[in-house]
Amino acid sequence: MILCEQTWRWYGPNDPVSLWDIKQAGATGVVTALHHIPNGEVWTVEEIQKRINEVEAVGLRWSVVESVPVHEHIKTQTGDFQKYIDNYKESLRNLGKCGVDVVTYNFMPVLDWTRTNLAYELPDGSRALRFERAAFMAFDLFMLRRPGAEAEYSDEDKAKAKARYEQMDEAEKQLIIRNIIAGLPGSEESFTLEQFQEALDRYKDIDAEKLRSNLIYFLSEIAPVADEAGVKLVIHPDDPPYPILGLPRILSTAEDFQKIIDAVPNESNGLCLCTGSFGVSSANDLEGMMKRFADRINFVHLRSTQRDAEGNFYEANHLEGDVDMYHVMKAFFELQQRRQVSIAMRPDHGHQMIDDLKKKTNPGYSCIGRLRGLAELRGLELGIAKSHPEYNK
Ligand code: DNO
Repeated sequence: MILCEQTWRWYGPNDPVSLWDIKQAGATGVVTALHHIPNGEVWTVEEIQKRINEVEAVGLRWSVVESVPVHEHIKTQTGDFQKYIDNYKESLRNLGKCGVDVVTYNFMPVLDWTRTNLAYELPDGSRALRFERAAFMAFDLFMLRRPGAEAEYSDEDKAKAKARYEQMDEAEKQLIIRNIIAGLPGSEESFTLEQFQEALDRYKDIDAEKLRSNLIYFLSEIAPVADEAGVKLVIHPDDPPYPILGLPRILSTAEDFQKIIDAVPNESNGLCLCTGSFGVSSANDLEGMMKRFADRINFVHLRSTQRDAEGNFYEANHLEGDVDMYHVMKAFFELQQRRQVSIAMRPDHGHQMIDDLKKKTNPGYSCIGRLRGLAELRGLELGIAKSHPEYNK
């Protein structure tokens, strides 16, 4: 019987959660990146090895890279994009040489994940990350004042955005702007409002089909290198899984991923199944995706969200909310038995709770909430494993 590899995201030496904390949480693998290397530059064997040594010094292993960031020039195919692709290949070869063999990346334009509220208080006093649609539209229409935005919203939505905007004081406006554009942990980019609009403008002539063809080009270049280096590439879905700010989105559904593997069937071309990101759309069948892409899933983020009728969502406890975690976990367990491999999973995000409420933490990545998530998930997995008729041997 094979169980998943329990991993934990670590932001490196500046992370307030230490490697010893991770060990005590019961994870055996670390998910990290060389955040100090500027986006687009090569990760050298020396730098990679240094990080491996740090992680191994406490008896953990560097299981997954999250992420080797994809330079905006690669996404837009402008400027020095070919050089950045060559650098990416070099980084993959170096990671392969060092035995770090799963690499996460995303192809979201400009922004990585997006939330409006990073401290949404739940009834039990803990805090969650939230996406509030009216606040987001108010940001787009009245704070950013994005050209063309007006035409993209219905009159009803515009009225909601206006009412929400008028309710905000200056401090709330500044906070929302910061939450959206100042860069959530791991996003590797942060902007002023002006720089942000400039970054959006670079996508003026790039629709979803063009962005998809840029991703396919990128993959057709790097996947053969990854195959040879023994590295698995895993793309992270769009979060949230629909277009925002007039930007194209190309990894929000199962069909989106299907197009990518049809175009680039290389073995290394895989998926990071993030249940929290895909799960925001009720049209995404997460258990079905786990089964359908069983051979392509080489990393899993487990998290749940709770939607409402207004299009808002917040991050729920790992076993609650809209994600049917039992069936997702069961399908995940079964695919590992069938493939006879243990796949890395991390509890994605967690609530800020208990002592962490008094600490400065990385939004979504405080210790105790993720500890709770990991504990619940490993219990769920063991329960499924032990009661599974076929594999409980
Ligand atoms: C958010 C994360 C994302 C993810 C990237 C992968 O918490 O899941 O920032 O790391 O999209 O490239």
